[in-house]
Amino acid sequence: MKQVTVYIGLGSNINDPLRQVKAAIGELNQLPGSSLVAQSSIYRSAPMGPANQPDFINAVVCMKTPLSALALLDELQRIEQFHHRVRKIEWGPRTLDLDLLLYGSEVIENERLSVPHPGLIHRAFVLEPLLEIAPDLLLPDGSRLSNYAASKVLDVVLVQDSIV
Ligand code: ROI
Repeated sequence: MKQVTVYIGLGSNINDPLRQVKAAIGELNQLPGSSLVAQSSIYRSAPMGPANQPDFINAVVCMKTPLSALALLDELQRIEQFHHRVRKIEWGPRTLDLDLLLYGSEVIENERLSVPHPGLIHRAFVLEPLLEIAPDLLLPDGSRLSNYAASKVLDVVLVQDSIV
């Protein structure tokens, strides 16, 4: 079966965020026909958006999967639901956020998905863990991911090394 290399961003800032993120990585590894290829360290970052919420725990994983982008999105949303994600406040606290960052070298634009993820090159809490596991990555437009790291912000702090 054809396997696509995908990158997924994880974030959590309530209800034991470190546990949420570690558990989600294990659940991602169980997706049908899919396997974890690489996992970033786990980072702590100040909230982007309203500041009156806890710091976030963030990580990025690389996987190989036979799932289509939409089937993968369904699975990510199922895992988010399983973690009792509630979408109450825009840019507010969350138990688990799973973002499909890159799906092979595809550009996907529809009502459910924007890939590459629009925040990818702007958010240090995505860019830094992604660069850690894919320092030579090229984006679908041919640009080099590491070129976006120049404006590196310093609010991302390594909290723990890889767990798998
Ligand atoms: N801020 C940080 N630092 N990390 C996140 O994962 C994150 N996710 C979000 C918002 C609320 C925008 N802010 C974030 O969805």
